[in-house]
Amino acid sequence: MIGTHDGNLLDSSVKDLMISSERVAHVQVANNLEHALLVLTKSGYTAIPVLDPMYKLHGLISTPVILESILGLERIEFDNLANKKVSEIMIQNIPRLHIDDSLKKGLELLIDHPFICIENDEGVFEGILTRRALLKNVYSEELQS
Ligand code: 4BW
Repeated sequence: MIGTHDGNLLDSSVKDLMISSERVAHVQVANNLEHALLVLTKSGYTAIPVLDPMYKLHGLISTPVILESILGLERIEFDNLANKKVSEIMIQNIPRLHIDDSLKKGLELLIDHPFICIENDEGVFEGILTRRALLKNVYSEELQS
């Protein structure tokens, strides 16, 4: 938990509550949808970041978006999973945090999104800020006050 007794939790950096990149399930832009669905299913998460080989952040991929992309008129066309790339259907317009941003900015973005990707000056993916991490700290602080 980060110290908040002086009431400055939201002035802390997003760095303090970040799940670092090596612990975040992700896929590569060039992966096919079959691989992406496998990673999503195995990790248990509904949406995960999409990175390139240099670890730059390109967007998000989610199970609903994948299923929507292989929805035929009368059936789900699972055969198409292997033919389509993550880059074709990923969500590119996503909110982002800079590694030096405050938790206040993170809180504002987490109202509408379950997690926010964090990047550095070069656009390299550093990790994510989740609703759970922030709520856990707010709750813990509340219990101690
Ligand atoms: O596999 C799971 N392990 C744990 N510990 N919790 C899980 C798992 N799957 C779901 N949860 C819980 C978390 O509380 O359900 C919430 C919603 O999951 P989501 O969105 O819809 O898959 C989780 O809330 P959260 O920890 O605040 O995480 C919010 C979102 O952030 C998740 C997921 O899209 C993403 N995420 C979190 N940790 C991640 C991750 N993506 C990739 N790798 C991680 N390590």
